[in-house]
Amino acid sequence: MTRLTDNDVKSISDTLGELEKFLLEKTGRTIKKVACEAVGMWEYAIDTKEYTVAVVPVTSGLGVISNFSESVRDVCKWLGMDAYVTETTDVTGLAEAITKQPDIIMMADDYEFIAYNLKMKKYADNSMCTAKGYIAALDGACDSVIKKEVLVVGAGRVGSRAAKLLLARGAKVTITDVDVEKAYAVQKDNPAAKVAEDVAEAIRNADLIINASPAHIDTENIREGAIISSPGVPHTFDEAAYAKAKTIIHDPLVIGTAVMVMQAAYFSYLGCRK
Ligand code: PYL
Repeated sequence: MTRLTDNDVKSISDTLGELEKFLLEKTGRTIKKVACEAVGMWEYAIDTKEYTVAVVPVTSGLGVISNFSESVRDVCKWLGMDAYVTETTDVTGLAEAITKQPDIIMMADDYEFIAYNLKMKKYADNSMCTAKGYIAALDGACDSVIKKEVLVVGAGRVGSRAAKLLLARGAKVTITDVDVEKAYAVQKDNPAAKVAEDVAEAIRNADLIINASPAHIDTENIREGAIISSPGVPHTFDEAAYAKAKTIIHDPLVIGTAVMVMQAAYFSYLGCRK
């Protein structure tokens, strides 16, 4: 997992409205709708106002990312939930959150980012939810992935999950990675997926791409009119890439977080425990 930087996160809270507008224009879906579609839930199945989320900053490993917890809180608020950042961090912060009895606790170290539903004792994780969210966005942008060829670039935690989810959704999946062995490992787990050994050539041939790789994609390899749903960080597409592709969907944190918290809330709905 590539770690976000302070710079990646600094303007998330202030640009949620822009992202909402962008997603609506390109996918026909709001942030909330992308998140609900991603978890397979009807948008009005739950009343988000009934949910409280505590976000606990974590200082372990490489430490706190400035504005990370505040951004996560603001995404939850954008969805209509009540959300706050705990005053304390780490285990003390977790204890503080548990004492206040929110519905969901969110926290991230350098390896995992989870949304834990206290009553249901289940958590949603960022890699799976990011894959789900970017597939839902792609699905909206291309008017359904069913029976369409989709290239997954990057066979890591998000890409491998995206390949499986896309197949389940009826897409024809090709997976590519600079590390060919990783792509073949994903195919072993998902025999219906094809492997493309030449990453640049695969991208040149693709109309629909989930880019779950931190590697740079050269603009010259992007197909005119391609739709690229791109959770990968760092995000290095230049203006020319945006002009050549029909759509490039990316944000560093919001879509994954929105899907995580809706997934966590959905656990309560499914368990009828709210
Ligand atoms: C969650 C993101 C998505 C991409 N990379 C992941 C990442 O940056 N993880 C690290 C998150 C660390 C957060 C830090 C804090 O501020 O609480 N421990």
